[in-house]
Amino acid sequence: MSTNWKPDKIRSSDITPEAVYLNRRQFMKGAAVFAAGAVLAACAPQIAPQAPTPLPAEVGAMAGQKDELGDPLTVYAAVTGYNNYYEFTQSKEGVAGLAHDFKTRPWTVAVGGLVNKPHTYDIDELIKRFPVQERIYRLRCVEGWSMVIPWRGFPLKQLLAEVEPTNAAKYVRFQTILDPQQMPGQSDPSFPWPYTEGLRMDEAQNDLTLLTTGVYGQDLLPQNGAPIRIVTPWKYGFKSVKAIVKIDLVADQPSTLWPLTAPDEYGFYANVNPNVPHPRWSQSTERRIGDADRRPTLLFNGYADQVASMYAGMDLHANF
Ligand SMILES: Nc1nc2c(c(=O)[nH]1)N[C@H]1C(S)=C(S)[C@@H](COP(=O)(O)O)O[C@H]1N2
Ligand SMILES: [Mo]
Repeated sequence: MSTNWKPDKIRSSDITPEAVYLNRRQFMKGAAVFAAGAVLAACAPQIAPQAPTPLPAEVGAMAGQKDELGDPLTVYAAVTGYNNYYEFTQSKEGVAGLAHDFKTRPWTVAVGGLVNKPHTYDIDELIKRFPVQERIYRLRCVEGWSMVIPWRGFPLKQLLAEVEPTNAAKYVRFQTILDPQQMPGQSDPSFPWPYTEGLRMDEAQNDLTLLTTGVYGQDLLPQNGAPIRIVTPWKYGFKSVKAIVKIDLVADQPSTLWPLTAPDEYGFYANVNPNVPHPRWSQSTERRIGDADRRPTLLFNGYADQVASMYAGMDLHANF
């Protein structure tokens, strides 16, 4: 497996950061001071990458694996060195360094809301609770790049069954830890921290929806959302919320971070769809990290067989 991947092989022209909206929105409001701040943040010098460490043995053992479409795993250096995690920084290459010492113990995940058996799980109790599965999933960021990542975890539906949602529960809401001491990005008032996300009940119970505790055969690293995150591979990456401390079953569609921040640009469903452009760029193609050329984006990121029936009869343009 090639390990000579370098962040600078990603052309900046391929990447349209989710944050760029700040410039436009705030200029439009005439908030010149804020706008200048946003431009500065976007142009801030990038944090030097961490000194290279030897590859864990588990990583080498996965060399040569492919997803079900025949595409090889994205190299470990990219999976763990090129991340979106706005709680730390908007520089993708900077996340790993800033998150390196993020404390993931002690940690609890409180599961509650409209359930018969609310329970607060200690993370180590939760990780041992259900048999782990290895899943190779494509991750497609709304910005137009993608990776193939080997995750480890268990289907969210197993945890939901244990807490017994009531009939009133129609959605699941996820919340990232709020800890500005450890997460410098949470001091940026442009975002409604903590990061929240949500799924409709059937989406949450879909077999693809993985509560994820590992990557590349080892425990999750902080930059990938340790100690526990969601992965929904048919949706844009921003739905795959990291560092979860709270899961609530709720009656109404939750208001979540990206739609609250830029409602015209990011919707609740965020299903990968080449036919529904983002207001500022087409979604018809993407660049697989490590590839030179763009490739066509697949409806539901190639998982239509498992998920399309959930959206039968729904207007996917209106419900973007
Ligand atoms: N809490 C939190 N979760 C998050 C994000 C974030 O900024 N904060 N970024 C999202 C986005 S935009 C993407 S593309 C994926 C990236 O996951 P990865 O860094 O593990 O590849 O995480 C998602 N989960
Ligand atoms: Mo993303």
